[in-house]
Amino acid sequence: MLIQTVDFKVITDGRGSLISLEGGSADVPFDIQRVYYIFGVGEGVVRGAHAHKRLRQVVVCMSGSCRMVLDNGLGVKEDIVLDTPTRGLLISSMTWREMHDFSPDCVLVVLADSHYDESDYYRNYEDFLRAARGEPAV
Ligand code: T46
Repeated sequence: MLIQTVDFKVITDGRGSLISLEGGSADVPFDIQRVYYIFGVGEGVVRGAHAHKRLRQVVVCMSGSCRMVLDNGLGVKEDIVLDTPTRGLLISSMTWREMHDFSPDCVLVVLADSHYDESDYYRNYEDFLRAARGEPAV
């Protein structure tokens, strides 16, 4: 199962709603070392198209919507529409991800377990497939 989601506890009162996310919890099962967000994505643009060697992340769509496609490099490919701030998508390491169909108002917030490290990326799909199969890099 590549798609792993968590429905967050929503604290609602007469003033609106609040969600609190803490690292090392069922919502975010790691210490949060980095937060970044993606917004202002144009129509038809595809983002992602990479995998991480070690990084784990939780992605939350704060506004609008987009479709996340996950691929384990071993023949399993699943997708999910992210369209609510009440749900998080946990993306494990060694998972190829692509983001499609961004609405103009889409804002994605990403909680990550490590600082940014370009050497943690597979940006070439063939390299990722080889690694996923346990084959040596060429
Ligand atoms: C992921 C998806 C959901 C940084 O300098 N620091 C950062 O923390 C990040 C994430 C990126 N960058 C630089 C690297 C590139 O020069 O920002 C530029 C755009 O990054 P990238 O093309 O990797 O962005 P996306 O939207 O394709 O992917 C990002 C994350 O990189 C990735 O880990 O899972 O969002």
